[in-house]
Amino acid sequence: MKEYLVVSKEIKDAIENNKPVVALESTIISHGMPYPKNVETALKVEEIIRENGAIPATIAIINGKLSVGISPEQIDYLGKKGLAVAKSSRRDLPILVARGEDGATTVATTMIIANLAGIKLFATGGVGGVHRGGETTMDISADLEELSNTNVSVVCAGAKSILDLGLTLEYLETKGVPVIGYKTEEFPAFYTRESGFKVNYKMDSPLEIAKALKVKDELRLKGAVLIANPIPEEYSMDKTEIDKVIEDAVEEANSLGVKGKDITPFLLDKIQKITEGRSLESNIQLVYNNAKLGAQIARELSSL
Ligand code: PSU
Ligand code: MN
Repeated sequence: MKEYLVVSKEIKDAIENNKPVVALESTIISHGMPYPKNVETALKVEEIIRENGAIPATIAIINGKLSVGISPEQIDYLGKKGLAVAKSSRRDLPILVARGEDGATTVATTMIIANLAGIKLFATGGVGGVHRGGETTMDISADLEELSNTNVSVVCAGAKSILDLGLTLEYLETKGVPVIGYKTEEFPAFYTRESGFKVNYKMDSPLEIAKALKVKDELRLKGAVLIANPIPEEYSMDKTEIDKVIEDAVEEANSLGVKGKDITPFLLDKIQKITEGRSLESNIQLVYNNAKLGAQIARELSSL
């Protein structure tokens, strides 16, 4: 294992001393936002985590090494390289490592690597899920399987309605992944605070969430808790508008026959273009909001 995993000194130290650490993914940098906003956002997210008393660990595969706590220079490198970096989910991990290549880690892969390093919490924007039409295409993100298997809990702003949110929640229920709403009963839909679907439990403080994570750990129940943190009201988008944008983007993807791992980045890019960057601003703000909550939960967790 040692030959594959590279953990920064700061993170190693933090884990040994039970200090709060929050993992961060890198696909959101290379495939989720355009350069240079992606790099600015990634660095600001790290800053927010520090301001809230935790240590950020951005994760990526660099030259075939599973790297935990990459440097600002490496973040810039991944951000500039953008779509030319391999988006790597679980299935891609062994190949990229064997070949000594770079990889941007999705939620699934970031969870796997965070777990190897001993990190328990991870903050991001949105998770993958069951795509619309997933009942026939079988396009179900490997993120969902990972959430059911790997003991790294994830703070997100729900999931974009590029997915079928109802099927995504059913899948999580089948797999035994608790979905917690932070100060809400509603499962948020990324750009909007409401989706029409409910979370399993509403919790009103980082401590309450940390306690549930601790019990799950102590009972050795494998898998994650999904913590859904709605976008702050002032940055949320108009539901009718964003629904229409997503509808058009999904239609275009279908007509072009976009498939597999390309579909999520394709849709993210389309949505940003159609809204002329307004959705990008919302996206950035909700990630900041999740970084803050992630740091608060990590702090509570390390004090329990
Ligand atoms: N959803 C978003 N933004 C993202 C992603 C999903 O709103 O950046 C990225 C994450 O890295 C997630 C991945 O893990 O896409 C899911 O891809 P797929 O559906 O191919 O599993
Ligand atoms: Mn997929």
